[in-house]
Amino acid sequence: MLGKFFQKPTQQEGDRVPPGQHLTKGFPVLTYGATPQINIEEWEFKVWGLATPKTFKWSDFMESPHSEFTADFHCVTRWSKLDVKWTGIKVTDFMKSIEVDSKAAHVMEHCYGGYTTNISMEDFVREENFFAFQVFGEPLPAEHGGPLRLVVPHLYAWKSAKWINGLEFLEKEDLGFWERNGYHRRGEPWAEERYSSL
Ligand SMILES: Nc1nc2c(c(=O)[nH]1)N[C@H]1C(S)=C(S)[C@@H](COP(=O)(O)O)O[C@H]1N2
Ligand SMILES: [Mo]
Repeated sequence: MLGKFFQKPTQQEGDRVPPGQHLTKGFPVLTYGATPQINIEEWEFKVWGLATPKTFKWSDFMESPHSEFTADFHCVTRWSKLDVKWTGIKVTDFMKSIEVDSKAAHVMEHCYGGYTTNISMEDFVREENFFAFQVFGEPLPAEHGGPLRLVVPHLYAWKSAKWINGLEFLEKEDLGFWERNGYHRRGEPWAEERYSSL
């Protein structure tokens, strides 16, 4: 009944599927709007706001330490994919290359194409978060956010910004694209923080 793409989890998998989610073995693409066309030669990543402004090029990311990650992926539209294998740069490693004001408590993720999503510093600077440029050993396909996306495994996947090109450090919380359109400001899947109650 769940069809070709959704299957019943085994007991062990079930413990990893948050309430109200179905497992998928495929990898759906969820994008609001068009996939931006990005030329790697012109690609840039900036930090600003409550941080010393800095611009990174693609080679800066390629020269920083790379790590392998296995993470579950939970979309608020109710599909979850377990054990996605990524290669990327740990957020905690990246943070060593910038200077952030101690007053910064929130971050706005900015992307090519104009998408934004907000996250607290506490949720952003975690050992398991990373910027991904490969998935399952292949360059990250454009529709999944290539050349570079953020992955925040412990929150719903709308916080995992595709085509990420900047971080704006903020003292006060501001809302990103989906958060302004009714999604929860934090989005923790185990608590089913899907929509804003405001
Ligand atoms: N720039 C950008 N990032 C985005 C989105 C988007 O529309 N634009 N969609 C978000 C949502 S709702 C989800 S579920 C995931 C989907 O990632 P995928 O398309 O690789 O499965 O990307 C998130 N990141
Ligand atoms: Mo999503």
